[in-house]
Amino acid sequence: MSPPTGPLIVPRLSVEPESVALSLVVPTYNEIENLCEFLAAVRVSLDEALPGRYEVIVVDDDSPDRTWEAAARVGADFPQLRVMRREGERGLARAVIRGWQVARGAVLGTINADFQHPPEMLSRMVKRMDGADLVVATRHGDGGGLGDWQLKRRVTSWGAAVIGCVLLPEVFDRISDPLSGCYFVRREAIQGIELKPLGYKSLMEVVVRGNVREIRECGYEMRKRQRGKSKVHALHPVKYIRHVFRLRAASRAGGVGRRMAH
Ligand SMILES: Nc1nc2c(ncn2[C@@H]2O[C@H](COP(=O)(O)OP(=O)(O)OP(=O)(O)O)[C@@H](O)[C@H]2O)c(=O)[nH]1
Ligand SMILES: [Mg+2]
Repeated sequence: MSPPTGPLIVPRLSVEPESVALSLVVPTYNEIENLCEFLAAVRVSLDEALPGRYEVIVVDDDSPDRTWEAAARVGADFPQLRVMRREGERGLARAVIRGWQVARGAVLGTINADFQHPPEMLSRMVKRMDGADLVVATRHGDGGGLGDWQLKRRVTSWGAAVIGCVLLPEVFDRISDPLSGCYFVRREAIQGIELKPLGYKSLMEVVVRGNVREIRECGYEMRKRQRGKSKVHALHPVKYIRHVFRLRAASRAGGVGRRMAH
């Protein structure tokens, strides 16, 4: 499947809204060691919650380890799986939105491929979504926790949260884990709105620019990445801070998305 180009705008649904209830985007970069097992676990969880009414979209940024090829092989026996290989663009948050742009579901979601978010939780999130605009998998509420995450990552995450609380209280006051990489959002809350994320975090973008009213949370205990290497690198904090400032400006200007949508 070829990736969309141009502005990051999720279109309105042109098919029957209830034919696909959930489109789950799995962004990947060099995840070949986790991917097959991960997709099998996602399938079990979503077959239980939404039999025949979901799709999974792997968005791979042309991984040197050929994750996209492994995903396509899994797809031969998993009709709900679609694979997008992006060759011209990189970046986690943008990959998620590119996947949503081709999605057919009424609800759009994302989860990491390294098992840090337990795939079993997806069926719980589906139940919790019922009628809400956003369901966030959280490490900081509803019985969630950080597991045995390294001290260094805890400190970085705490620093990012402090920056967010100060500069973007309209997001950080509404959600216990706004840096979460696993959440579901109702398509109607973001359709037709141009999203402009920078770097890793897409949830803050959705909350500031989208029309998100009712938010629910779903607690989980974070796990260690199962196999493979982290893609987090030294420049991520810089991109994060630039992103927070960009969203703060958009929010102070009245919310870009809200103005476009009405
Ligand atoms: N498409 C795409 N996916 C990415 C990119 N960077 C990371 N990912 C995927 O996004 C998910 C999260 O990336 P991780 O490297 O695990 O980031 P993290 O969970 O914040 O970091 P760790 O705690 O160290 O694992 C994984 O599924 C990655 O394969 C990217 O540039 N493009
Ligand atoms: Mg990870």
